[in-house]
Amino acid sequence: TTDPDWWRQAVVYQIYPRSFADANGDGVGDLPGIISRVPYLVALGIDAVWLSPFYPSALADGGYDVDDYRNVDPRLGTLDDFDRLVEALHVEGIKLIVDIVPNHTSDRHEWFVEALAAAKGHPARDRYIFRDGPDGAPDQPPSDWDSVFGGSAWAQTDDGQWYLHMFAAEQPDLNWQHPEVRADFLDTLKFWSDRGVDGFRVDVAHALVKDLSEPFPSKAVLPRQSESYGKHPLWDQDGVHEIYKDWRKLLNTYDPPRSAVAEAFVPASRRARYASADGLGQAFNFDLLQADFEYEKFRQVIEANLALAEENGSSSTWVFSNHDVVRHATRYGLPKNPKGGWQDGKDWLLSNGTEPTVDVALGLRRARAATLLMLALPGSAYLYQGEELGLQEVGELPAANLQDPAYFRSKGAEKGRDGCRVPIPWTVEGLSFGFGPGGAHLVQPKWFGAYSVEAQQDDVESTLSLYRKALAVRRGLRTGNSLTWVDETDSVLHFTRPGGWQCVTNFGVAPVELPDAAVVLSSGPLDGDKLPGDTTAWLI
Ligand code: TEU
Repeated sequence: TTDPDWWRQAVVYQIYPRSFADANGDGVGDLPGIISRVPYLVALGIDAVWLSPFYPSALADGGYDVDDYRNVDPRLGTLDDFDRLVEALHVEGIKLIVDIVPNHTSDRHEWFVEALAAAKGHPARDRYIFRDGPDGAPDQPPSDWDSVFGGSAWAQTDDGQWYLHMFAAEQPDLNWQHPEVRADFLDTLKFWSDRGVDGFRVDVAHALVKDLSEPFPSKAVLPRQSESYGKHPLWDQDGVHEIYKDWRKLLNTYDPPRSAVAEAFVPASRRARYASADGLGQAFNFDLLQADFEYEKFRQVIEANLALAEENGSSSTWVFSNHDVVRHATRYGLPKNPKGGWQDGKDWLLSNGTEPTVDVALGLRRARAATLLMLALPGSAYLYQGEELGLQEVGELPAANLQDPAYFRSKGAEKGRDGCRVPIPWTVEGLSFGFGPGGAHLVQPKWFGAYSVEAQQDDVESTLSLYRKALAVRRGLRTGNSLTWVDETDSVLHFTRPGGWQCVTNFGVAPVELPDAAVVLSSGPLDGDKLPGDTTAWLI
């Protein structure tokens, strides 16, 4: 029997399936590849895998454009392979969370194909958001709204009508007022839950419900997505929680109840709604991901999020990297952004030839310190494949190889997110560095081999060894939500956890005295018995 609260303190490892391990040699990672690497996941010591979309897809947005929610992309395997993956993970006590993409389907989903084939005004179009252009200007979009990837959020069909897409044009937004849409997603949740899936990561959870009353307000008067407090027609509408209440009822019919985590870019004060017990239960907090590597910022973010989680009976989440942002080992090696904050590093990866030089050693040193700090915090930690190798963002992908719609829609002004999605190096040498018997769908740079699993697994100083040790120690210690601050200066973050577990991070430059206890792990070498700058130590 499983603890129904397993997700509260879990270490969840995100797999971007096309770039993890390729069993059949077609250059694209697949489910059999993941199965072959289960021993690696066991040795790493994670509690759960979060699998990014593996559904049939034309890959207009890396699989977040789903053709069929209850199937496996044939390039990635079959439903039988999926069942074997669940089994292989469960035998080892590892849970499986799958990604669910309810805001939009792909343009090849049978509903959208049907909608396009139907005449204007036909009910088949009601599952999406079709509108005419303005009176007198039907070839203008119904509003001036932009899609997240740039350009208009409306695309015109052959018969002149427009449909809304908040992301790529190949990702038409669903109409969540439609009862069939609501019913169908409940069927999808049931489908995967019945197959043994333990939880769901809900893509753009704050987007589903829209206020489409006309006239549409101009973007000039709209608040930013992340600060809309229910006042933006497209984001964080209160009505969205009715959907998640229905989902929760269904998920709670399983034993143990299936977990869910919302990806919602909302202010901290609105996050609790997504994380409530009668809603999804947990919501990502991207505050650390967006913070500079600075004492004050970290302290404030940690305090605020622990307070929030306590208030609504959820547990906090922590994350530094995922498939949408520049890897944190690279972000932390960038010169400080004069506009304030590394944010997701995007400003620094414009493809206009002005990229700053990355201080790789500094970035890695800080990434290791930040990770060790994160893993000592109460709540669940979400890791992204490759960060346990200290992998850097790949900045030198050839333009012809780029896949991300953010790149195309920005007309090449932004490199997009492919640099963190390059297939993982397993071996020091060889075709695709052991990713598979074929090539790799995104070109791996020459320096990748030095970051490979093979290069690191027997090196006690390696980042992989640090992650393995940290997860093993954490496993024995994590309990409850309590954390006590013992900071004494404004550059050293120091807290204790139950069981005498202490975590100290030196954000300053000068080495500092460590408390009088045994060091069990440190993110880098100590300076005698002092803790150097940009380093974290655990003591008991
Ligand atoms: O991301 C939602 C989202 O808004 C972020 O993608 C962010 O704004 C974007 O990365 C900036 O470039 C989710 C998925 O994580 C992402 O991969 C998908 O592209 C997106 O939804 C659409 O499904």
